[in-house]
Amino acid sequence: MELAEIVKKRCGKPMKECTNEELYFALLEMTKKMAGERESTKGKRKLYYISAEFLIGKLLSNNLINLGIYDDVKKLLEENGKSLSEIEDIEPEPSLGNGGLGRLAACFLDSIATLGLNGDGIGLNYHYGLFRQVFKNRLQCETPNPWMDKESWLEKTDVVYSIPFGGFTLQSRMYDIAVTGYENRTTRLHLFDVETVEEGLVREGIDFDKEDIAKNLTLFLYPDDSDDKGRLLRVYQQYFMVSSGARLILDEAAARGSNLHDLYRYATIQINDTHPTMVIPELIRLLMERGILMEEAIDIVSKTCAYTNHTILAEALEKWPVHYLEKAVPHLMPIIYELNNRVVKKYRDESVYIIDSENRVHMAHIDIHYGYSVNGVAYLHTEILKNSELNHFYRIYPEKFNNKTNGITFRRWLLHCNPRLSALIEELIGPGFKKDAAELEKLSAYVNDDAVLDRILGVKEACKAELKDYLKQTQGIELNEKSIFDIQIKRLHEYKRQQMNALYVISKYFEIKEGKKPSAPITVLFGAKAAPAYIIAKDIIHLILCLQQLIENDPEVSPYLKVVMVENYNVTLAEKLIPAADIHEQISLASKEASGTSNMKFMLNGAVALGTMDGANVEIADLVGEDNIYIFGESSDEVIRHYEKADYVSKDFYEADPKIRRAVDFIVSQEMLAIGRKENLNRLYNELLNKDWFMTLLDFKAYCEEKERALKEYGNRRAWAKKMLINISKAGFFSSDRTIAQYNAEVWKLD
Ligand code: 26Q
Repeated sequence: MELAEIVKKRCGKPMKECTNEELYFALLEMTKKMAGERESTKGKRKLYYISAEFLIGKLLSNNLINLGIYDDVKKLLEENGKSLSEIEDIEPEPSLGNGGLGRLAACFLDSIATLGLNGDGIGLNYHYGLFRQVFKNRLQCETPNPWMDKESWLEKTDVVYSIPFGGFTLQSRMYDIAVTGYENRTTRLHLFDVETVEEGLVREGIDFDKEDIAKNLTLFLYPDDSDDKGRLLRVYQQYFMVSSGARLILDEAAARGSNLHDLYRYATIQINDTHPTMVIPELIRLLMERGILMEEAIDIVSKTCAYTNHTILAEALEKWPVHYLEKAVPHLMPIIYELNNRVVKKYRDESVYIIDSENRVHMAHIDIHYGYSVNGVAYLHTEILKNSELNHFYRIYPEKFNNKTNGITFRRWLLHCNPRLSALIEELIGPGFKKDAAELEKLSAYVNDDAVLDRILGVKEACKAELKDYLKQTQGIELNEKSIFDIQIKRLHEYKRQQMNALYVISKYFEIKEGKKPSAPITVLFGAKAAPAYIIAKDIIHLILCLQQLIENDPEVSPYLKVVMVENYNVTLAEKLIPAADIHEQISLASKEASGTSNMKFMLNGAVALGTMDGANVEIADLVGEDNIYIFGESSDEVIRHYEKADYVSKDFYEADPKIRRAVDFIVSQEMLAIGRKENLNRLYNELLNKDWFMTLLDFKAYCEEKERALKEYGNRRAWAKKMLINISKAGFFSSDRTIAQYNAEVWKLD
């Protein structure tokens, strides 16, 4: 243990006398050094996971766990009167992602390192991560979210490139973050940055001057694509990332012996959604610059790139107007035109063209025509891609399509966030599950062991008490740890239907007012950020915060029902919330949630899902069986039919069902208007009544019934504990180690 030495050198005093901050920086230095010692390159072929987002979260504890020194460090600190968890609080969270897609990329890096695969991540070094959410007058406000201290996980490298744009050139520099594998090697996350970024450009909130690209390129992670200037800046960001990445990939391949004609034998590139798609034309362009003819360059790149799709929401599929690209990256347009011409010559179906009749470039179409693999992120999602959304492409290239059901790293989402549960599992089945998650199945031997079931309940109780303390300390929120914790945490989006959960709260409020008290008190917890320009999503936050206050101030209701929306939901909060959940809400409109990954995290931590047959819920239901999950609502086939026939009319449901009408009307009731803003509540009310694009009212009745069933069954504690145990025992499939092993076996084929 070198910690004592580093402390002495940095601080010139013994550990006992150091502040938590001094110890944090000493631990940072030690961890970076140890991670660096485990680096090794091996094999000829290398994977590059390229993504606009890596939502890595805090790294200290995870790195200590992966380096195998967590317990020793914790003990040493304790001996010196220090607490590792208090030191952890000092670490800023790098929120370099919006949600699921970014967190998935971070879990994948952990698994790539843990499996010892030859692979690195490529992304952007945003100076401010996803905005910090602050509630003012029950409305979301956004403020900048800095994470880079004078010392951080970033290591400056000597790798610099000149990146050409229309009319100017920018210097890019590579910064690295070491990614430790669990008791294995270290790989790297390469984050590119411009040297000329000016943090002083930030104005009010997260507003900033969007014109001066040299000064703002990596200033912010993009939360959405609300305005035109912002969208154009996103094109600049994407090109900067892929051009820097492509140059690195070519340089590294050449250094390992590639003559570039055989690039695909030295490199494979996984494109995380369409955000890095320009890597395809850029690589073609760079190969041509290095003397390779276009025909061959296209062929080489097509054997190198693979694409992952994360959504079927049409509005989320990137389509850039040709004039954006002409302005930002004019040198790429001849390549894109040529790629399109080849498609136009070959196929008559215009829906597979790269450039459409409105002169927009469909990024996904580039990936599908000029990549060697296309995958969805859960079984159902891939089936929907093949059979409906991308059916025209599937008919052309059936062999390219494959499924890779998402996964999560058990190091962060079990060992780190729930040490009590992890220790209990280890006591019962030994430590093998840490490396081979499938071993969790061994827990099924204990399904009828009352002593074990009681201990599982004990762990949950302790986690709930811990969450109570944490929220009290950090947000001043009071929880009743004896109540049922029902948790919904995810980005705020209409298709995820937080509004349905809120309508349930309203119905429950009425019931309690009318004297129908629930058998156990219920706490409904939400955590969600809304994109700053997503008006209705922000209205839903407002609704929830108003309900929170209304119920809090009502002594008839508050002993039985509590609503809490935590402020600034992020990875750090997820790590506290997930272990404490009894029930988790996965209530998206069937067919719309590609996979979901929090569902897997909750399951692993012994919570039971209440959800629709959507995304990975389908696979969870299949594994745990119908007694151990609460499923409701119309199927994805039925929902897709509603869209095809355009036959869903929310008002019909509102008019036909008095319970629905009462709940929806309450949004604009006197009680609510006394607390909330008329404009926001009215808008939401009208939206639900006249649009309801994601069919909240369609499933509301079935949702309420199934939720009641779950709450009732919670009362039978042993039977509930059995459900918890079965969920944990079946969670092994959702280890990202399994996902990454499948990517490697079926797509990347690293040697
Ligand atoms: C696009 C254009 C302009 C600005 C922003 C964006 C943008 C940014 C982020 C579009 C999409 C995202 C993120 C998408 C995402 O997180 N998708 C989720 O991916 C998870 C991992 O596969 C799935 O589990 C979720 O179901 C899916 O919603």
